[in-house]
Amino acid sequence: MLVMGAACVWPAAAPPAILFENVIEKSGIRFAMHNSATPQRHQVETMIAGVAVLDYNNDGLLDIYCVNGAQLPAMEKTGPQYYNRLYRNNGDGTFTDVTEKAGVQGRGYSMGVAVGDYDNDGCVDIYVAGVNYNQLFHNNCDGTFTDVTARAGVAGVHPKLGKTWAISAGWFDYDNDGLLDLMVVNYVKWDLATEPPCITAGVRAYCSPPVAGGDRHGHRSSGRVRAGASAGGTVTWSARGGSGNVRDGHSGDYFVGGAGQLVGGAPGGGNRSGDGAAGGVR
Ligand SMILES: [Ca+2]
Ligand SMILES: [Ca+2]
Repeated sequence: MLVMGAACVWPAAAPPAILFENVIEKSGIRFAMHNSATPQRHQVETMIAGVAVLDYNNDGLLDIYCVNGAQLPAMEKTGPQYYNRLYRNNGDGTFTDVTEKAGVQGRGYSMGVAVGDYDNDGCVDIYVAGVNYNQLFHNNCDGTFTDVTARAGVAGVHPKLGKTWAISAGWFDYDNDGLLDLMVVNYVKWDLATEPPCITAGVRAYCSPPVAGGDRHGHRSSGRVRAGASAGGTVTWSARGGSGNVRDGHSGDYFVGGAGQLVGGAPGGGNRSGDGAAGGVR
């Protein structure tokens, strides 16, 4: 008996299609991230920067928001080169820089960004996590944004530690009440003025978090959020400090986030409330 094994015959490989093409040059996007690298090797220099893709003007075309650094040691956006940038999608493969018109330049040394329609008005809003400032930009649904950080109470200032270094954030509805809640992830407690030099083999190097004064005990916050139903609705947040449990890692990433208690004005009028729950991310 002649037994023939089944032969595995693979079709001749077709030339791979070009799936991606670098079109940055013709896109009109000329973003350059400025971290203000210095010989002092401040720890923040290595950590930026985030990008969000969102349709801020509801034209069905995704736009791009890039966060940026700041001048050091001022830790401020002292010039346009440090602005966060919003690029509007023109629908023809090109983008237009609408940063100043939209009012989303930001302030301070920015790190991360999270987008979501926190007030359910149909226009996506922007939250920027930064080293010395966090900012919430409310989308006015007319191509402009308003900084509502103060009245929203989401500046990220811890009652005991002060403004900790926020590195990322996320919007999610943790209690399923239809209102987006905000989780901000902090890195370490850090201050450029008190950052010690870290010398490796005689060369100044970037400090690891514990050496840089990392918040080894971490922190966790819970808060209350009141969200209005319409554009410009009032959001209040009162952080309450607490002790977290952060393990001391080797290379030193200490991420502790907080989730809050939501007491909000539901879209359409009524009040909704949710039980608080604190969360941690290590
Ligand atoms: Ca768009
Ligand atoms: Ca909104």
